[in-house]
Amino acid sequence: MERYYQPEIETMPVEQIRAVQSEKLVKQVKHAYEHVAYYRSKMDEAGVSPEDIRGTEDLYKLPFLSKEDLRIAYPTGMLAVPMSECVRIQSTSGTTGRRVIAFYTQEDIKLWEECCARALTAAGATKEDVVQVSYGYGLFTGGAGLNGGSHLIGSLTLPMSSGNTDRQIQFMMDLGSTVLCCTPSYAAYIGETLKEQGYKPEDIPLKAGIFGAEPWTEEMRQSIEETLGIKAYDIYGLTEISGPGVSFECSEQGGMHINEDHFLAEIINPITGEVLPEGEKGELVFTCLDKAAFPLLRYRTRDICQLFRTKCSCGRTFIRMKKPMGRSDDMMIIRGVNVFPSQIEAVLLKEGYSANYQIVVDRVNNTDTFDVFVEFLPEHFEDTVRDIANKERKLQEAIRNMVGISPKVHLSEPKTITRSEGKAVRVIDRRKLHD
Ligand code: DLL
Repeated sequence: MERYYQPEIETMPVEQIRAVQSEKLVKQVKHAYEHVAYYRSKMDEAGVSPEDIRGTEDLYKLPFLSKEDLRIAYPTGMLAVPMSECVRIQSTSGTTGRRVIAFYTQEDIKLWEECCARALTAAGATKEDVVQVSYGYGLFTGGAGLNGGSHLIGSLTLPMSSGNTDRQIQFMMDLGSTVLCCTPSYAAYIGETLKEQGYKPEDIPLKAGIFGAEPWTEEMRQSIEETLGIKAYDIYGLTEISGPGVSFECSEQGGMHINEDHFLAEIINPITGEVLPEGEKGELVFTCLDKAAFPLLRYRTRDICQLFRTKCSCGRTFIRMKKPMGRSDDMMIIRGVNVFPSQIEAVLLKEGYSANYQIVVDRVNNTDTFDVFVEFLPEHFEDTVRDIANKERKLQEAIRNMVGISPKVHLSEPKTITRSEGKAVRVIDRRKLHD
């Protein structure tokens, strides 16, 4: 039996969702125009006034916002309420330039936590569950968001934060954690460690995992599900729009339902900005419909994705998004060919390797080099040098079939590639250092 946190909203007829969105959008545009000088000048520049927006059909008239706008308006230029109305900030994990700081009022936090409670409920969590939150706490939204959602449901919440894997396992076993929330790469690492400590899937109390914050493939899902003996659900979000819970997977595990009563999604052509019809692949853009403190409108996520509204067996009516392939800026252009790390991950797992890998791209004598480092499996220890070379060649061939260009594959001993406790760093692009 499918369970919902807010059934009347999550299963609302589509026409009703549209009406709710239109009503909220009109108010939100007015709110942003009146209270955010930076946004007002953007709208004035685009020649659009709040009166021009009468419903979602007018959304296309609004200018886009990008990370660049947030950098210009840093730190408080996008704030739409007095600072005294805010109760929290969170920040992105970005490593380049200024971090984005998002502000929340008490009500903004409540709405965000409800979104996380919807995600946890969709993954089967109830008051009887023990939810281990192993996303980072602090400025990162993962820990705070899932922690809040778990409290709303009334589950016993373990605010573990990320890292200290032996302690994670000890608490999991001693308290009988049934739901694990962390990045998929950390889930894989916890699974690997449990296996090394002699635990079999049936010894592990977990029944579900809520994994997101980074791209991961279906192959990775299958591998985590087998190692931990759980169902692994995807969850998506970004700091600018609130944090985890912008969208979440249900029992069908076939795409993430977007919480459309709060977030209006569009897909655009990332080059021309043209809005694309449902089902086409492009850049995901979000409009926050009811956030008070940080009301971003038509915010370009840079995530490449597809939307679809086919009927879902779970009964939810919210539109779904496919797994994002990664950010447009995660896409590597190697010798003129577009390559996403997720494509490499899919090949490695299909060929029976683990998801511990790193891609190194460089430029030597004006030619791009493309190296993939992967660990061989413990059962390959007996292999001869020739066996290893054959395996490398086979992987190289499989990657070429997937992406169209050939990498140099390096198989190395297990444990030589750094494990991730948060967002995994899959790509080292040294070309950027030369620019
Ligand atoms: O990663 C929020 C989050 C925390 C989501 C915990 C899910 C779970 P940021 O640090 O601002 O926020 O990074 C947002 O991460 O634009 C995507 O590129 C990527 N991302 C997030 N979730 C997924 C996912 C959090 N499920 C950026 N699949 C986003 C693929 C994801 N990419």
